[in-house]
Amino acid sequence: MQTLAALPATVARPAYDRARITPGIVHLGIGAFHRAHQAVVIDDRLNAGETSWGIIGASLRSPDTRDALNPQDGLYTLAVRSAAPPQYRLIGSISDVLVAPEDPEALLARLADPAIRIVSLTVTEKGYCHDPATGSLNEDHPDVRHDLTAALPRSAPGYLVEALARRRKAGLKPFTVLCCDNLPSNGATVKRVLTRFATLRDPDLGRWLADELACPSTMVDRIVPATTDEDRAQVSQALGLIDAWPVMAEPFWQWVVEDHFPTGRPDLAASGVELVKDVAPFELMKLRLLNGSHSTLAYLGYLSGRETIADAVGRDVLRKVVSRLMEEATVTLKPLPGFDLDAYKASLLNRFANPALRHRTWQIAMDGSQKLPPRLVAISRDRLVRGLPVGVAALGIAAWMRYVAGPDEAGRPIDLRDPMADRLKALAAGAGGDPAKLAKALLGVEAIFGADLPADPRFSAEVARHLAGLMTQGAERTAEMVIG
Ligand code: CS2
Repeated sequence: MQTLAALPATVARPAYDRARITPGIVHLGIGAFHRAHQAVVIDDRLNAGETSWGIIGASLRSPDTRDALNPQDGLYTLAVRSAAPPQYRLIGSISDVLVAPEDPEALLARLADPAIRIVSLTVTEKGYCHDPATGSLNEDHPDVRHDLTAALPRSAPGYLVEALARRRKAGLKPFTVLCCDNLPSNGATVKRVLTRFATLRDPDLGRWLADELACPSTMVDRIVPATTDEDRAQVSQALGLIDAWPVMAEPFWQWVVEDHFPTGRPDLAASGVELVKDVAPFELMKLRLLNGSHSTLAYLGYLSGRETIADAVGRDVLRKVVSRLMEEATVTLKPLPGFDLDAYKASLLNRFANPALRHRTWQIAMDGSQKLPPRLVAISRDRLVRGLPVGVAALGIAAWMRYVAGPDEAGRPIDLRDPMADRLKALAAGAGGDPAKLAKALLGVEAIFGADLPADPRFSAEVARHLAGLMTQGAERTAEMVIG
């Protein structure tokens, strides 16, 4: 972004002097979601004069974001897309992006800097090296084993614990760890993972974290599809400037945060963040209604040739499936007095139908082993505990199995992206195309389904029945039969 003077007047931009901003936040996992969500709220706070909360971004893997953003001084465009004309805004809250594997010490030095009071994360579900079924650290995870013995870490928990150890040694307070990923009880889960990791390194450090570390829970929500080359070209044309990596988002956003920041925080509420005592009711609602529907649409939609969520939810039968899922999930939620749940559900269907977003089913289908437990397996478990039939959550789970085994209904191979891909593919291959065997093999993955559910025929028989339908009749026909 060579010069901002030439920008159309309609493009909003930072009103603050970026040179006066000092960093107070390090964000791990500087992908599109963070840049369209938390970084926008922080940009608002900087506009309001809270100059000590700038963001240093860090990638734990690839240099791509740094290579795109640093040459444009960290500035990038947020493009808000809906049926209305797009709106553009330049975001200035990120001053620098570090690439951890290139220089782990540089990131650790930042994390240990007393000016840093919050470390936020969007490293996706798999980035926490935990067991999705139990929420505990996976001590056999290759990155965990590496980080417990090597001089320099490579995982998110490894960086955080090493930096916290350095802070403790320097007599500093811990930073607050703000998890912004779709994990159940994300604050408590991250605290459990970090404390266990620290204890394995040094029991005193583990005790210090248990006593001192604040990990407030959060619910984050905004639909942010991956940026495509077409998006880049479109934004650059609208701006009259090249932006190497703009981010695309829907108009809606929500951020609910447990108000527990012993070392301070920006005035998030002034920018529309909901600060609450207990995030759990919001989180369950969002993970099960929004994300549960998303995954169900992704698998059923992908199999039947729908490229985007809008295409999938545009199919009458698939929209009915997710409406049913939302109804069935409702009894498993925690009460939110005064909250209009029916309006929320209706708004989700509208958000999914956003014609301008082009959120690919394949993108949402990724990492199913991590996403299924809080989204669909949890709904199933909670319904069965209440003595209710498992319902259409079992159809979503069966669609995931059919997706794992591939190919799609047009016979095209499926590019399965999942940290457990090798194991899942081997299990699918071993079933030799037999739905009952496939269901049994995949239900045996305890990290996803636990030990209880596969042993319960009300669940396992239903999943196997739907899987047989999907393999013989296809997604839409099976969905029609289920919906009745
Ligand atoms: C999606 C989420 O990719 C996915 O799994 O379900 O990224 C979803 O778009 C966000 O959670 C919306 O807040």
